[in-house]
Amino acid sequence: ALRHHEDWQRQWRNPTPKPRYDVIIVGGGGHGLATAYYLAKEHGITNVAVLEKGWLGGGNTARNTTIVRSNYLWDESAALYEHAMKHWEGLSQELNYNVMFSQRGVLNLGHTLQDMRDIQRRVNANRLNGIDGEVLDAEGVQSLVPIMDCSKRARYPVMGASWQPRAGVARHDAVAWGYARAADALGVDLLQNTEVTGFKIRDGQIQGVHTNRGDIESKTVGCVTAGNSSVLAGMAGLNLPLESHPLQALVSEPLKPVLDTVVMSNHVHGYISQSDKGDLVIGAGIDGYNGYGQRGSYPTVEHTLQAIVEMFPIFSRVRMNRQWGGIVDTCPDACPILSKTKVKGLYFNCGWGTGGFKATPGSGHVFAASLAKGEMHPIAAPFSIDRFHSGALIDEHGAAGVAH
Ligand code: FAD
Ligand code: PYC
Repeated sequence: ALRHHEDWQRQWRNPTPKPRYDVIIVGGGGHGLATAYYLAKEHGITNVAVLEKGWLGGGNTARNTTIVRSNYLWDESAALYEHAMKHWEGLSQELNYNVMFSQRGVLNLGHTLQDMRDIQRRVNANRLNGIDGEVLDAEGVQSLVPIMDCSKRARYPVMGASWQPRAGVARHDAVAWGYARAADALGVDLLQNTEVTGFKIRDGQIQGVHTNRGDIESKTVGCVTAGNSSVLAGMAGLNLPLESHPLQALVSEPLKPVLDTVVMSNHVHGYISQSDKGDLVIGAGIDGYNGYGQRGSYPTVEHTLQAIVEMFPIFSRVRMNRQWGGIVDTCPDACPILSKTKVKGLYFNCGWGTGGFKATPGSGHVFAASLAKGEMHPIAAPFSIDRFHSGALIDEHGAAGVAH
């Protein structure tokens, strides 16, 4: 009966590593694959390898709750995430791959007067930057999400929300696979089970990488390794201001359609959407300890489900099917690092922490331009590692929407 599932055409080749490439990307998550794709597509640089220690998209890319929005407070981050949003809006066509981008809107709830003041400020800033957004009161929220408890009886009553109608969700592994297939078709070598174990550096210039499959040379190396970025940086003698934490998610048994938008609450702390398969996709704040185990601990799950049931008493008897964790690389100002380093030709794209999925196409696009030209793209430039020396931090803890 399964015969028709045999002999499917491979979506990408399984090449043998070449001795040298024009550009090496370390990390085959969405950001690394998007970078490789735009290097080939927009800059004609096709002698590129993506080195992935496991399988493509097996890191945070395939572990996240897929929320896509661009409603960040400060001009620098608004520009970065809105650049990504514009790419999302044409991505399935661009890649000829259905990434199931669904613009069903995202609500960020407010439960206190201060929450509402912050929401007002952020929505005003968004609109000044040409980003869609509205401030809703509790009645407005209730009419969008009839199953939510917006009554005054709740322990932390919903007072209102920011609402970004163009925001939504996408199919995470399709994003990785779509970029992978398109990059491969342009000649990029995707090398799975290829772990970078060290860097070859001579006279302050990157020369290549050591891997479990031998040495590979390149004068341009971009590290896009999310939760493992400080490990990679350490191999090059660099110290990045990152902490690696588990971040958990869980999904329920499938239900009939009941929730047609995305709800995030930073105050009671939980976020939820319903996938096209019907399962509730639920996420948490980070687990407080540092670690590299892709699991997380029970108290965080318990706290998250308390928050979900507080907002949605209707879900109190729903059974959870699966739980997992990813390792997020959090920065002190809750913003990413897109930067050159003191090693010439060695770049890092990391620090996306709890919120980088939404940035995938924009991050890849501006990082590719930076690697191709040897100068950081203007949208990426404010996210240089130098900001931790100059003090030009971009504090997005409020808009991050996930406790860390
Ligand atoms: P990854 O997909 O992690 O890719 C990095 C890759 O590098 C991995 O595949 C890894 O195996 C590889 N690697 C590491 N070390 C090496 C080495 N030495 N050699 C070779 N390869 C190596 N963001 C949102 O915008 N919205 C959300 O709703 C959201 N929810 C989240 C929920 C959870 C539970 C988690 C964990 C994260 C969430 N995020 C969310 C954050 C988002 O997932 C990440 O910021 C984003 O996916 C990072 O993508 P990436 O390609 O940089 O990293
Ligand atoms: O950044 O929007 C976000 C997010 C939602 C869940 C995890 N991160």
